[in-house]
Amino acid sequence: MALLPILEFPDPRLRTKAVAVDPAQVPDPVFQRLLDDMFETMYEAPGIGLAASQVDVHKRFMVIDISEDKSAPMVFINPEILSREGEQVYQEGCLSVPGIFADVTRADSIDVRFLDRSGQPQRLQVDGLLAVCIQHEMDHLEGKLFVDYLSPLKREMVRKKLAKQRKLAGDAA
Ligand code: GNR
Ligand code: NI
Repeated sequence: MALLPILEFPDPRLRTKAVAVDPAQVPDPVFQRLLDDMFETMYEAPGIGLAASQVDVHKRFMVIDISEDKSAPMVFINPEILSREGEQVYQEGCLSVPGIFADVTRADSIDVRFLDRSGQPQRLQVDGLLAVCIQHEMDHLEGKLFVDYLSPLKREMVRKKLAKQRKLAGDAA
């Protein structure tokens, strides 16, 4: 297994719109290893979700585990939201926008269809944090970040804060 580098805002590669995964490719050991590497990267960060876009793979899938003990790994391939209900506000963070947190309003409950890591079609009705996380990851696949929901002024403040943090850290990359 391997840790993968996570792209950070405002890297333009995060704006790439991901393309569908070929279902025939799901059993491929190379794809399965990428899923394992994404879980390892997400757990190490630590985070509760990671979209392929964040590791510079512009295909429509993500890994999620909202449990506190790494006990509920979930893979969503070619996810589609079939319906949305209600609204919830959650204070979101993002591994691609480190150290920044802001309230985002999203659907409270969603009906989502996807392929799991064995390529089997699944359909789930979810709410709460899992619904937030799926919507956050699906935004990544569209090239969208949670800071896009902020005003342009606040987004510019975020960009400057990250640039300053990187400068203080002596940005190796
Ligand atoms: O680790 C993460 N936590 C989080 C908290 C609130 C709302 C969304 C998230 S997803 C984030 C990991 C990440 O950046 N996924 O793209
Ligand atoms: Ni994110």
